[in-house]
Amino acid sequence: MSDLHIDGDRLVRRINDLATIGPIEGGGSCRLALTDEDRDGRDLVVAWMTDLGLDISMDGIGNVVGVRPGRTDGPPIMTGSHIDTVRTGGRYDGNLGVLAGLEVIETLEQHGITTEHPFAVAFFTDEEGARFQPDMLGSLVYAGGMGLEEALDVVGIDGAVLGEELDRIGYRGTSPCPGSAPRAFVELHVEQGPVLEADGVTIGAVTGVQGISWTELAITGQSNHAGTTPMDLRHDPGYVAALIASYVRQLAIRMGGRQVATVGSLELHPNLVNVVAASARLTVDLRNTDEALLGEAEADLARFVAEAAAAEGVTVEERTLARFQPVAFDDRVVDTVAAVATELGHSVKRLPSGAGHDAQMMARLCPTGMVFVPSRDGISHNPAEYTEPDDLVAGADVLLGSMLALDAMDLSTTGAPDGSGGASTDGAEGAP
Ligand code: HGY
Ligand code: MN
Ligand code: MN
Repeated sequence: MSDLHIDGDRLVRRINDLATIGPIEGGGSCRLALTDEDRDGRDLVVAWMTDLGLDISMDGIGNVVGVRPGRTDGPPIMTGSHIDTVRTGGRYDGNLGVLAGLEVIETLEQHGITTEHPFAVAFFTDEEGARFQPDMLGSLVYAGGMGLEEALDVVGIDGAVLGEELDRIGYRGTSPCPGSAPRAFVELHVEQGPVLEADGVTIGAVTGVQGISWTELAITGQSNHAGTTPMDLRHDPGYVAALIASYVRQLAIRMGGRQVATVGSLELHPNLVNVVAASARLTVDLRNTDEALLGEAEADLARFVAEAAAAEGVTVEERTLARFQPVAFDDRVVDTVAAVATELGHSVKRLPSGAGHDAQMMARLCPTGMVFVPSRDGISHNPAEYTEPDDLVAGADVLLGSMLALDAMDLSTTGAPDGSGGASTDGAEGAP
């Protein structure tokens, strides 16, 4: 296996070709889920799947799966990720995993290798959750964690209805949701954080994904004149929103460990220099590898919001946009990734993922794991996102080797984490 390598130039070329769709300043991409740009990106990847002779299927939420047959029928060894982006996305987030999957297939074709089980590569709808929440929506439906009809009715931040957008771009398929469980699932992804680069390590054998809590807060107060309204008579949603944004930062620092907290979206209405706001809408993103600590953070924030709202005389409506428990990946897959990376001569480190991924949903269905490669300066969700070509190739080679190893493995044993969510996903830091 160690003399089987993907074609790095072809992988980088496809990454750059896909990045020409929805291009933004700085070399990144904007392909929000189910927009015209997402459709165009889908069309390009489906064309590449077709050129590879894959058996392509599309399900009711627009997930697309291409399958290459193996010696035997049955559940495939699957890889994949997403090709939708945030509004200020980089060219590697998600795209690398899908295009490396195509590389795995094309490399097997070129070397005339027939695998024992079918191999599949997928892209899932709306992984980012930037337009339609929650994130990982397509793979969540695929894994049976959200009903198809409920998902189709989701209204986006721009008022669009998910099912209508899916029809508009022509990507509502007929394959059933939930989808069929693969034999195993491995996703290649850029780390999107600073750990691998800081440690000088090429490959991450990902132990799991941290828990995610997204909440929308709609604050209503009393709009008034900025010049005539005495301070003690104000009911200012903008002030409470600012208090909350400041508090979540203090909360994360006070909790320490792996707790992170972000107010990424904040809108005032009418958003004018001389008007005390009538309303404010903000989102809070809380994450932790430990479910109990994530719950503590949520409860702490809820208490603060209630106190701040009462003191200012405003009302707050809370809406949960996403809530996923931490997920631990299957040790057999994590160990395989680490062993293949070592066999290929790459440095490797076990670590949990700070970002959400489709793999965390696929872990509900089958033995699942991920391969990380370093992100320069730990930057992502930013056009400056970058990974060295050698690292891209190393990650794709480890993906190829891991899928082949899993193809030959007896996965009938049980006892591994079922990926349905657990107390913690810290895993064995540092051990290869
Ligand atoms: O939000 C996330 O972690 C992922 O990028 N959807
Ligand atoms: Mn991603
Ligand atoms: Mn992302």
